[in-house]
Amino acid sequence: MDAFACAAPIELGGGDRVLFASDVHLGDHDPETARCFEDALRAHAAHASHLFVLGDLFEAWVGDDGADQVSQRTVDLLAELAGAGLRVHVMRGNRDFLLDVPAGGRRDSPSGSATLEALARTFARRVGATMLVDPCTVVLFGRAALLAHGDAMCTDDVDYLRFRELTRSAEWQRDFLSRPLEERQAVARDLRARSELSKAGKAEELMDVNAHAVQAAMSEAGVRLLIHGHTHRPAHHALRVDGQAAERWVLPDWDARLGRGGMLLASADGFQRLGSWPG
Ligand SMILES: [Mn+2]
Repeated sequence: MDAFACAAPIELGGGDRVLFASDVHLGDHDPETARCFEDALRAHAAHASHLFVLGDLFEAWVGDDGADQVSQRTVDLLAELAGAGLRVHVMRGNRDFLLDVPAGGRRDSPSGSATLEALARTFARRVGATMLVDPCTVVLFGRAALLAHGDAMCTDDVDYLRFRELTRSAEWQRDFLSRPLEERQAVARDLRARSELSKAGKAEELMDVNAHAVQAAMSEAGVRLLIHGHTHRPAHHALRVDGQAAERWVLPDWDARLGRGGMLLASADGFQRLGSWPG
C-alpha cells in the first residue's frame, strides 16, 4: 500500500449523502454499460452531495490526452454534475492508475500533438474533482473509514503486486507518458491481453483480498470500516480487527450485459445499496 494518506482528512456528516462507486470499466468497447452508469449516476447524483469513485472508473487510461469517446463523455458528465454542486472525489484503480498523473515528459513528446494548454487541463481539473491517494482515511458520519481500490490487499497474487510496484514508480510513469499516444495505446492493449491470459490460469482465491492484509490495513489506519472495490464480489462483510467488531463493504462492478452495476449510499441513516447487489 502507499505509505501516505490524504493530506487533509475529508469529513462527511450531517445532511451529506455520499455515493460510492467503482469498477465501472468505462470505454468505447462497452457503450451499453456506459449508458447504464450515466443514467444511474444522473438519477442518484440528484439526491447526493458527494461522489467517491474508488478506482477503475475507466477500463484503461494511457494519459489524460488519450481518453476515448465514452471516457470523454464521462468527464463531461462528471464536470456537469460537479458544476451543479456534487463534490467529486476520484481514486485511481489498477486499470486507470495513470488518471491525472502529471505528464512531465509529455511536453517534449515526439508526437507533438498535445498543446501546452491541453496538457494543463488534466482529468481532475477538467472535472473539478479531487484525486484521492490509495488508501485514504475519511470521517464518515462520525466513524473513521478507510477507502481503497482493493488491489493492494490482494497480496496472494505476488506477480501482480510486483507489476503494481513497477508501474506505480515515478520513473516508469514518466517514461511511459513520454511516449507517443499510439505507442502507449499499444502497450496498454498488450498489458490487458497478458493480464486476461494470466487471470485465466489463476486460482479464484488469488484474485480476492487477503484477510490478513485487510486486517493489517484497517489496524494500521485505526479504522473499523473499510470500503473498497476491485474484486467484483460485492458484499458486506463482518470481521474483527484488533479484537473489535468491524465491517467491510465491497462495491459492485459494472457490466450491463450481465446485469451488474450498483453503488453504495452513505447518509446519517446508514448505508443503502443502490442498483444490483447479490442477495
Ligand atoms: Mn480493479
